[in-house]
Amino acid sequence: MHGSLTGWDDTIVALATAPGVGAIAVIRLSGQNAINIVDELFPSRKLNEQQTHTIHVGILKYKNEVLDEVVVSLYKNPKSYTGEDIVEISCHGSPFIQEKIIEIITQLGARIAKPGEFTQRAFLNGKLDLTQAEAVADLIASNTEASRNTALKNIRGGFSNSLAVLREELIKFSALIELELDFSQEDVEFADRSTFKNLIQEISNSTTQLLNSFELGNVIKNGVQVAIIGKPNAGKSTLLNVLLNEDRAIVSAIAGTTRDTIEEVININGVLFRMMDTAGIRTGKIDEIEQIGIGKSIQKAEQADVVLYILDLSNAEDISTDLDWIKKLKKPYIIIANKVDAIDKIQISLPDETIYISAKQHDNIDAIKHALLSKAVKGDLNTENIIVTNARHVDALQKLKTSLNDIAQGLNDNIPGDLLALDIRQSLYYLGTITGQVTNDDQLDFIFSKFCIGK
Ligand SMILES: Nc1nc2c(ncn2[C@@H]2O[C@H](COP(=O)(O)OP(=O)(O)OP(=O)(O)O)[C@@H](O)[C@H]2O)c(=O)[nH]1
Ligand SMILES: [Mg+2]
Repeated sequence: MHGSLTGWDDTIVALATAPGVGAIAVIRLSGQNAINIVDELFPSRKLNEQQTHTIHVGILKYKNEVLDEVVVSLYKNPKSYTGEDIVEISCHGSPFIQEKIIEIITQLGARIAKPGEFTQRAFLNGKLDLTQAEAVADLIASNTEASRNTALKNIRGGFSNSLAVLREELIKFSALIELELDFSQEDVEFADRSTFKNLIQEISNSTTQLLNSFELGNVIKNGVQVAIIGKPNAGKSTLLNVLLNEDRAIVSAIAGTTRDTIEEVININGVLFRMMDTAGIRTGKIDEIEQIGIGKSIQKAEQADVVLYILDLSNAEDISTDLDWIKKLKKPYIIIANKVDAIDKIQISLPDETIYISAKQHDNIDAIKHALLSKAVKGDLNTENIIVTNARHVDALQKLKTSLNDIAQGLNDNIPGDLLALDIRQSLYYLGTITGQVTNDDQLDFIFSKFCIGK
């Protein structure tokens, strides 16, 4: 069935475990010839005659050369990840053995899989819908509890289910409209327009809710970029080290110590913050390298999601130039007044929301963490609601929203049923592109090319 369904009659092979030395490595084959190919290498047992979901220990042998002692797992179609016959060979984890076995398998007729090709076949064989397949890649890439949970929810169909509900409602209505068209001579109205108006409003609200969740989804999936900015010697590198709990950046009393951007990741309550320590910003007599560093700092501030601006309380004379700089920032920022330990009394007036710390004495650092979380994470991380994490879905949801507006407009203007039907079909089309009922090959290749090989 697989060949006819997908148009593929070739068998693919890839290393499913990470490349390099390990205790064991797993080589995975999928396709019509997967079992036959391994049968040729596996003298101890006829794999073709074995039950699905069984494992077999034995040697792998090619032309009288023993390659390795392995464990072979069998999954016969359609009960496998791809829906095709799958064989997994667990061999010893030497790169030499891995490569040798894969090479021989390709000589016997299999082809090296493209990135994501196993999952792509699973999709095309109806094992997963597109959002579930995409969530597989997200799960592999997940690096915090929050990103893992969202990906798992989507693999189980969370996002797809909420779209399926919307889709079903629309289909029901469009069927009624199409029915009306069949009776167009008789001027009947099967589809009650005011009920439909409400329905469109409801779907539109859900779409907006999903779109709004992307801000949080993006934070969960990609983390938050934070640029630590300020004058030389303000204590930026000291603060980075304190946040990281290690001496990562060089700290010194010499202004202009940090020349190049340093980037490190910290995890605050399950969210990754990518902290960038930058060269202190100043004007006047500076060398060429420092000037380049300053240029980079400004660029990093512009790229960041949040700016941590560090003021030096022990050097208060020119804090007004700092405040001028901050005012020009067109993004969320947190003002941090550092070195409270070095002064007796705060002489200057600073914005109310300023956080006073001593980086050197690790004082009030938690306040910075709280502020970062509340600036960057809008919404509840532990929500049971569906969170959109994928830019492709956002694009389709935006188009869906526009076409829902067209329907609403059409209903207000009392446009004829056939025109309404067109708009509804357009909305259904965008819904379908998300879960994969509507696809084109280029789009699929693009989505799956972002996977790792062997998945
Ligand atoms: N008293 C006191 N000194 C601090 C504090 N934080 C940093 N310093 C000192 O200030 C000096 C400069 O600190 P750095 O962390 O290197 O400053 P920076 O902002 O990274 O400086 P550049 O890399 O040159 O831009 C060092 O001597 C630190 O020990 C603090 O909270 N209190
Ligand atoms: Mg520094």
